[in-house]
Amino acid sequence: MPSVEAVTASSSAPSLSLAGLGWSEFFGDQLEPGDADLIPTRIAMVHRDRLSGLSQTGQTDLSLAPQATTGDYAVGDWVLVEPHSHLVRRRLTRKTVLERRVQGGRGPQLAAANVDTLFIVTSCNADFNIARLERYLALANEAGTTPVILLTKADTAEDAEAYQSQAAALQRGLAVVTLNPRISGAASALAAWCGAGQTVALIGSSGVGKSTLVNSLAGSAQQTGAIREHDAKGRHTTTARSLHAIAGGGWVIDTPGMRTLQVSDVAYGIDMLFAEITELAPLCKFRDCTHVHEPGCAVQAALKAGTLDPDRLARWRKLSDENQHNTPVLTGPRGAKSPAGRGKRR
Ligand SMILES: Nc1nc2c(ncn2[C@@H]2O[C@H](COP(=O)(O)OP(=O)(O)O)[C@@H](O)[C@H]2O)c(=O)[nH]1
Ligand SMILES: [Mg+2]
Ligand SMILES: [Zn+2]
Repeated sequence: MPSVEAVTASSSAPSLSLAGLGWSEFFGDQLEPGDADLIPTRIAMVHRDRLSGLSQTGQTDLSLAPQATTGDYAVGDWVLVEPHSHLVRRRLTRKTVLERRVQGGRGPQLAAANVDTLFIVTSCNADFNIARLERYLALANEAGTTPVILLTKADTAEDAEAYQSQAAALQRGLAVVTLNPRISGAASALAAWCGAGQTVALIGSSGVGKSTLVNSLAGSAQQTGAIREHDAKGRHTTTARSLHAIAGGGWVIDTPGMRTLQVSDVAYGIDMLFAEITELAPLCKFRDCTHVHEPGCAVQAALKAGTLDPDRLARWRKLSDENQHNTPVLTGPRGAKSPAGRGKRR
């Protein structure tokens, strides 16, 4: 067993209002008359066998009913807690949820909940990969979070503007920020997404600057609920998912292990990402047009007219096929099959 040492929540933490913790009408609307004595608490740290939360009174170790497991909860979740026992009575429905499907796994793994903005971090070098960025975007769209692309290491690239414009073209209205996480003040470039009560998370390959950025967002004194473990070689590694206060008022969720992802059950996210293709489909002659060979295909017409990028179409096809292949299909009444993603419960 690794020895575990908590990086203690600073006792001088800023006063925590519900709104400051990220509470909003969306959660307030879920309260029922009998909930009055329960304490709304935000899950701050999920460990294999422990759960801790933040409420207006500070940080609390939570206890779970015997049949519940910590795996049912994600960092960022809102739960209602009994005042004395600290027993989690109920989880509120999530506004957004980031999850990943593990190859051959037992179902999706929760990474973070109620994230408003997902910072997709990549660097201006060989890590920059359009098809992979599109995967992240589909995931963010599907989760209900606003994606923002952060480009790091522009200082080591010759044509940083080229990366910026390629990234901006990936989705309509997509914000792209070039920044150096090592320079003090990097966080101010992200202030628009990090205000009081806002929650952000980061995703991206190893080595692109995520930890550096989390540190500069959180500052050193404000770590909340972070847990460090010594691995076999005595190194410190952050293994638990945790919520950190951002100096300016918001929250950043660390999601170790969200580096690689398999696309599944993200049809909505793909539609949003490839809006220029999604919009053409209803104009095709056949409702189930595959946009490959059918007569009266609006997608093929746009391709011929030069208004649709053939590379985008190829990547859309690849991602859609992969999504379809990986998405579990439910067998409905009379053997009718429908994708499992419909009406997802959060
Ligand atoms: N030159 C330069 N180095 C950077 C930049 N961003 C991150 N780094 C460095 O890249 C290395 C990896 O950063 P880290 O935050 O550990 O990446 P992570 O694996 O995504 O958490 C560190 O040595 C950082 O100091 C940048 O914009 N410019
Ligand atoms: Mg890191
Ligand atoms: Zn078509």
